[in-house]
Amino acid sequence: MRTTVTSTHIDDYRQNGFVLVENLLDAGEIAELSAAVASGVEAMGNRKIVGGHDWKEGDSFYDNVFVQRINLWKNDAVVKRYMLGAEIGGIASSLAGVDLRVWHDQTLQKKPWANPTAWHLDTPYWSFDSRDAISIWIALDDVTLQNGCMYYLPGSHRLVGFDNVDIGPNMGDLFRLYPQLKDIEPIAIPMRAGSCAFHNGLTAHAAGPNMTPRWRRAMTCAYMPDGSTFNGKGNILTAEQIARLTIGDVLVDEAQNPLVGVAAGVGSH
Ligand SMILES: O=C(O)CCC(=O)C(=O)O
Ligand SMILES: [Fe+2]
Repeated sequence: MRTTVTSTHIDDYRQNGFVLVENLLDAGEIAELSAAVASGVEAMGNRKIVGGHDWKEGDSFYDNVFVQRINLWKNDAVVKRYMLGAEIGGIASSLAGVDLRVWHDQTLQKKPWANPTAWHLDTPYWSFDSRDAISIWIALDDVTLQNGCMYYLPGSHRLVGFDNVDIGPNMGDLFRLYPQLKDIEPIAIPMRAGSCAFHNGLTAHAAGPNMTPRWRRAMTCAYMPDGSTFNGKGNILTAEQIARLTIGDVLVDEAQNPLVGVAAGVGSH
């Protein structure tokens, strides 16, 4: 498993709000993580999240964008070792320039012929406001322009706030909210299985439809800067967790948000 990135990766990430990091996992690691994700998904049936909620997959437009299963790390030691381990944690912290805790993992798997993923931001969904949150998106299959690769708007993370749109049937709803983004040329990021991209939680991103008869599977994880505070949004928190929180409380529940990476020696921004 790759454990470091170059200063060019770091500069690109900070400039553009995303970066492709190739060859994160070797063939054996892709097989191991894919098998763990598959068994986690299998065990959940149509439940979308491990622990607390009764969110179920239905047949809405959104449910045909991707099969979404959240917090697999809580049920699976292999998923936990990859997504919360020192390797990815260290790379993510180097890129973000801050210490990081896990917010949630999720596998996002476009079925054959799945809908596109509309342009959106991530951080505004979450229970904290930060300009430094970061996600990893790991390809478990080769990802192409045909099967739904990710697209990013370079520099958009500096041009938006914490308002968002749903991932609905209109690809361009985000541009009504942030017209300042509408002339930015998107960058498509096809990648081989085992490669990954990181994006800032405020970077506008989308994915195409799956125009193939095969699955496009990704494993992703969102990381929250250490010291982030509760903003009143429930997101994945359970009613019991929300009841224990007041707006402004630091989110430091070690069972929910363990520390995964320390940005030692890296200039913060
Ligand atoms: O995999 C996709 O289609 C979308 C991924 C995404 O929005 C994310 O990882 O934040
Ligand atoms: Fe997203």
